[in-house]
Amino acid sequence: MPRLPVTAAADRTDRDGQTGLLTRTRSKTQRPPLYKVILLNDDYTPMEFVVHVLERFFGMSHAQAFDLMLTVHKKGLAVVGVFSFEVAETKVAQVMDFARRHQHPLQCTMERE
Ligand code: TYC
Repeated sequence: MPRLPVTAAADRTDRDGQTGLLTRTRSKTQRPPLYKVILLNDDYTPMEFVVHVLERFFGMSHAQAFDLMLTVHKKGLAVVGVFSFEVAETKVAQVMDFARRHQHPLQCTMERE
């Protein structure tokens, strides 16, 4: 991740002809870490259920949800979205709870980007 350097202390001459050490620093802009939400394939969860999960919790259109479900089905897993820690945690909990309530073994997890 590229970061700006802290401004070096500069020795300058001011209007009085005085030279003084300037110690002002530029604060580094810290971006919060992001987390990938990952959906895992399994042999039992119905395809339509996964499509519904992607529409309901990730705001996808039916076509987007269907394509991503097929990617997970073929490749074993896929990143569903990238979010702040709190949002990612909430999405994972919502998906896991919804799957459990419907007695499907669907797994969803998160990973720091
Ligand atoms: N593999 C499942 C099936 O054939 C479908 C599926 C897709 C399950 C994506 C989970 O995250 C998943 N019914």
